[in-house]
Amino acid sequence: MIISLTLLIIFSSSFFLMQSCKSDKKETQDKTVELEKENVIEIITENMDFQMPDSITSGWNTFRYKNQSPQTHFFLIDKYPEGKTSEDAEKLVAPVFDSAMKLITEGKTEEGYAEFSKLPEWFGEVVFVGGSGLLSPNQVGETTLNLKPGKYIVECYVKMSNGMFHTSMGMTKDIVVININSGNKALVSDIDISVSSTDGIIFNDSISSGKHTFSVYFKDQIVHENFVGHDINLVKLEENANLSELESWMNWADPKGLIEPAPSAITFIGGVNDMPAGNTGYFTATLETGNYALVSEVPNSLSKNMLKTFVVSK
Ligand SMILES: [Cu+2]
Repeated sequence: MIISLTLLIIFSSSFFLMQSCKSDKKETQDKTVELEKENVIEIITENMDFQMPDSITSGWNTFRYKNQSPQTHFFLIDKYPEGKTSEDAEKLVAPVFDSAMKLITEGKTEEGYAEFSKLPEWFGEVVFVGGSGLLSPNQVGETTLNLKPGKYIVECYVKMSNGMFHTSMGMTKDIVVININSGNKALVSDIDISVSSTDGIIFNDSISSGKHTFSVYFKDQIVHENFVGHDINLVKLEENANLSELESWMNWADPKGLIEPAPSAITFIGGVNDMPAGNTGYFTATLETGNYALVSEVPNSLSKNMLKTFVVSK
């Protein structure tokens, strides 16, 4: 199975296409004005949706993702091969994931994974180019990414309690990154994180409370056992947080992973989603004193040094 780091999932594009047609010119203009005023691209999820502009400038952009829904979500931006649309994704990719997850959930793990060999060959060319970390309900996360012009698909593949991917519930959206640069510069970070398959998550963990800008450097990128690459998610841990529960939840291919309800006593507050090796993304977060963790959305994160706890001091 040469499904490179891509495995994701664009099930329903018909929903998305309907959404595109609905947006009229006035709405687009209003959104552009809003963007110029704040210099931030707002994404809102209320009910299995991505409310955001259809087209954005290239270069550095800060995405402010507001999760106003009762579920946990992220956004991930996928670059599909030239000429491939969300329609191809719906017809050729979605059925494979549906049947694979069904088999895995029934305990037929091997048969489930075997389903993935039915993915179209070009699916291995899909590239994840970044996005937010996981966000719990009512959280707002800011992630800053550098995007090249082109057509992309935004998605979230967390699962509902019945095992269905959010992607098949409407959380896919085509966007165009236009050939005009935003003119924004990269952020200046005060906490630098490096993540790789060899060293795991590396950072200086003496962190004080307050607002911080984290840089996330992808020293390398690989395809993990669940077909996705490593990323960075920041979580706040309450006193009774269970780390091994968190670890196993961070694997979508586990029937109990990446599914509602999310682990209790844990709040996801953002991060940077999968990116190819050599790239850097940024996220900001305001931290209170207490216990936190950085974790990748991969299986066996503890043994990979991809689940790191730290204490925020005054
Ligand atoms: Cu979601």
